[in-house]
Order: sequence, then C-alpha cells, then structure tokens
Amino acid sequence: MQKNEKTTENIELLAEDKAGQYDELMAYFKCAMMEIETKFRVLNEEFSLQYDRNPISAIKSRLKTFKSIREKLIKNDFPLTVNSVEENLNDVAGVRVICSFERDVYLLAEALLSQDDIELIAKKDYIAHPKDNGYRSLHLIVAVPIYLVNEKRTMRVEIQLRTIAMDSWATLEHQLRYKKNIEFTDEMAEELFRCSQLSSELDHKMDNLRKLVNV
Ligand code: 0O2
Repeated sequence: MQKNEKTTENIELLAEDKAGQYDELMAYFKCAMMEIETKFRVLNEEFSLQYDRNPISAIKSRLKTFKSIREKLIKNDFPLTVNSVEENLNDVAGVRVICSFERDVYLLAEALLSQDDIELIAKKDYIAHPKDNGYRSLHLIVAVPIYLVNEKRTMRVEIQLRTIAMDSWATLEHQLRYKKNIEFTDEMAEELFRCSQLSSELDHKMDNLRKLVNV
C-alpha cells in the first residue's frame, strides 16, 4: 500500500466520503490548479513576446496529500468531513511560481490579480516582511472559477511566488529542518537566517543588473 493511500480507518474519519465525494473534490482542486498554472503560462508567454525574456523560471504544483489534509484538520480542530476540507482549507491546491527576478514576483502577482475572474482571498508578503527564520515568498490565496459540464464552481488555490534564490533557500531549509535523526540547533537556525540575508542581497544585486540591461 502506498504511504498516503486512504485506509479504511481514514475513510471512516472523513465520514461523508460515501460516494467518492472526496475524490471528486480533489478532482475540482486539480482543475483549479490547472487553471492557475495556465494563467501563469499565458502571462509568461505574453511577457516573453514583449520583453524577449521569461519572467517565470519554473512552475511547480501539488495537491495536498490525504495524510496532510487529515493532519491539518485535526491540528485545527476542524471536522473530519469532505465539506470541512472545502470550507476550511485554503492550501489543498498549491501552485509555486519561481521567478527570475524579485520584480517579476510582483509583476506576475499584479497581472494575475487584475484578471476579472480571480478573487483575492488573502495575501502575505513575506518578501517585504520576511519570517523570523528568514523565509521569503509572496503568498496569495485566490478563488478561481472552474467550468464543469453542468456547473461552475469556485475553488481556492494557494499561490507562492518567489525568486530562484528564495526557492533554493526554502527548499534547503525545509530539507535541513525535517532531516530525520538530526537535531536542528539554534546555531543552524542562525546560519540559515544569515543565508537568507545573503540570498536577499543576491536578489537585489540581480535586480540592479536587470535594470542596467533594461528588461
Ligand atoms: P506544504 O507541503 O509546502 O504545503 P497554514 O497554511 O494554515 O498552515 P500559515 O502559517 O498561515 O499556515 O501559512 P503560510 O505562512 O502562508 O505558509 C504556508 C506554506 O508556506 C507552507 O506550507 C510552506 O510551503 C511555506 N512556508 C511557510 N513558512 C515556511 C518556512 O519557514 N520555510 C519553508 N521552507 N517554507 C515555508 P506547509 O503547510 O508547511 O507545507
């Protein structure tokens, strides 16, 4: 059995999952994720025609696993039902957009949010206000419509926009913090914080270079 496969016990905890409602909901989240990805790909294409460079270096998407959905519902004391997943969780569908320059993060976010079928639910700017550990990224929770055969549904998607430097820091920090059998010490946390400052400096230097070549 795969690690995150639904066990009988888990299905009982998501008590409403009688007629495959959970799988259906996940399919809707996947569609919303695809909508958002496409919107970013279109913006990238148009931008590259206008400025002869791509603001997006990579797009990574993921659906939250059953295991982590269940853990998050339990942690927050939310009911373990399919409805509760849709009502209470904003990050079941996640799209991460890795940008070339810091300015591109804001350009792309503004371009997406100006689209008339996108509703901004929440925004956290961890670039202007990094987390205490040094984490930087722009987080958006948006609602996007998906068009099914007989209905239109609005689904929420979590978008994380960050530069290449922010992404490599976050990826390595995550790997180090959750490394099994290794104690994550205060010294390691301080060193990671210093790395985050260096990566911020790198982003600013690269952005200055971008200005010099006027793109
Ligand atoms: P995964 O697997 O990446 O999705 P909540 O979203 O409700 O849990 P919060 O604190 O309001 O809580 O969310 P926030 O601050 O918007 O951050 C959520 C996600 O941002 C995390 O998802 C991470 O992906 C990323 N993130 C936030 N802080 C850090 C950090 O310090 N280091 C790294 N590497 N990533 C961070 P999850 O749920 O952790 O997991």
